[in-house]
Amino acid sequence: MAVHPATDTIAAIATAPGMGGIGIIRISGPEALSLLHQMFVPHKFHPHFSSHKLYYGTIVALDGQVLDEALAVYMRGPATYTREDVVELHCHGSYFVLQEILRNIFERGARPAENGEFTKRAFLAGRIDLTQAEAVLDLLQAQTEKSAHLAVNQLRGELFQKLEGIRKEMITILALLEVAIDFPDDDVEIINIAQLTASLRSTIIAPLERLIALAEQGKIIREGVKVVIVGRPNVGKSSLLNALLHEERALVTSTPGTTRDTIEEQIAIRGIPMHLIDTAGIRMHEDPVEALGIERARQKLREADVVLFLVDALSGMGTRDRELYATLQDKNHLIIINKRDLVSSEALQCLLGAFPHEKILAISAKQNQGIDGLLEALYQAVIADNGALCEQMTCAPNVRHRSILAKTLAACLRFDQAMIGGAPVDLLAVELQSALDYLGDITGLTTPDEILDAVFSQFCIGK
Ligand SMILES: Nc1nc2c(ncn2[C@@H]2O[C@H](COP(=O)(O)OP(=O)(O)OP(=O)(O)O)[C@@H](O)[C@H]2O)c(=O)[nH]1
Ligand SMILES: [Mg+2]
Repeated sequence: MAVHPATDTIAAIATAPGMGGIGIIRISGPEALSLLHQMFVPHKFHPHFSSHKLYYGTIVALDGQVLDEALAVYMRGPATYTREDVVELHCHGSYFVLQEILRNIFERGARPAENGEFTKRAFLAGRIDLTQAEAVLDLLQAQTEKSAHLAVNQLRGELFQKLEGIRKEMITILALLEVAIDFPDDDVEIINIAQLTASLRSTIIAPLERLIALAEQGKIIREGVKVVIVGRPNVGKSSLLNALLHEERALVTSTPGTTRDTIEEQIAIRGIPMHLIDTAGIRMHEDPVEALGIERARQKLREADVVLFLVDALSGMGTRDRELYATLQDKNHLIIINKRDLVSSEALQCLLGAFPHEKILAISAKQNQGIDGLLEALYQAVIADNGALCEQMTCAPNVRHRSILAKTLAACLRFDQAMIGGAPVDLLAVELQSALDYLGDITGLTTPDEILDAVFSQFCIGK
């Protein structure tokens, strides 16, 4: 990636909107230091600002009005986030004051930063690759400890290193092919197809496949899964939601049709965010409001990643339960027999026996029985490999990476087939080169501008 030193200076509020103890304004670019001199008066006189040192003083507007008391730090490039000169003003957290100071900075010649522009500058300056830039966003949006951990690893270059490892292997093979193209009549056999395919499979194809598998799990870790609780009215859906949340979140009554709207809450099971959705009990209805609720429940059911299908142990499987159950067959689902406290163990065994090939559990939402088992079953339902992949994973390619990894893998498989089929060396080189180009799109080595824009536009301003 070519380095384009920015000619303009950008500024933005870097802290979240709203009231906070402090609010930080970030300035980056060639005029950062000059702006600091113009608008910041240190409490004690300093002829110049030393780099990476905090100064206490006042921020003054063009007309001399004092806007705030603040701490200021000047960080000389390239030892900065953007590799440019950076200034940070640590002001009082009033959004109004911050806006006022920012306006003053713009009046003095800086321009508003675009979304993610500080990080984009870090990327364009070559300080981080594109996967590290994306990790910044992941870290800001991380919902659980696990996803934060993966984001930090990615920020530290974990994914980049893995991709670099694969890229180097590709280059080694490509170099061999180039030699074979340049010296077609050489007596010495430059390419040993058997050796080459073996090395391609172990050092390129297998790691690519693993990264794709990690991406599948990574999506689950980052974004979580939608877990929708469905069943007839009164089977105990809201009671289950409450038991999972350890709080009386949803109304529970003995009257069927209590829940009208959907209720959404989030928990995490071993670091996986689970978006729990309690729904209206599905039945034939007269009431138009209930009908809307039931339609909404069906909609959520269609969107679900996992369905918890609740059955009342006492009344067992009726016609309505069977109808609903029939719609779940192509969905990842668990069957939950609730209110097991109300039936004998024989009756319970009989009900459980009606679903011989299903994942089925018996619980009592009201008495909090079997909830830990349900959490474990839910975890197993969404996680591959009994969680081994998830627990060992140190990085997780995102959706963008995944689609490029799939193209890279496809090109490598074509290359593999072409080698086995005895294709001419120059054709082999073309296939491998295309795999190499794809890989470059992930790290940003060869990424077109519009993709970069798409990545950075997801950031907030100030990052
Ligand atoms: N004995 C017993 N009663 C339960 C259990 N779970 C729920 N109930 C009772 O069953 C009734 C209905 O519970 P809810 O949680 O409101 O049921 P629901 O499926 O959300 O009902 P709708 O919102 O009307 O569809 C309430 O009286 C609960 O106290 C359980 O495990 N054991
Ligand atoms: Mg309910």
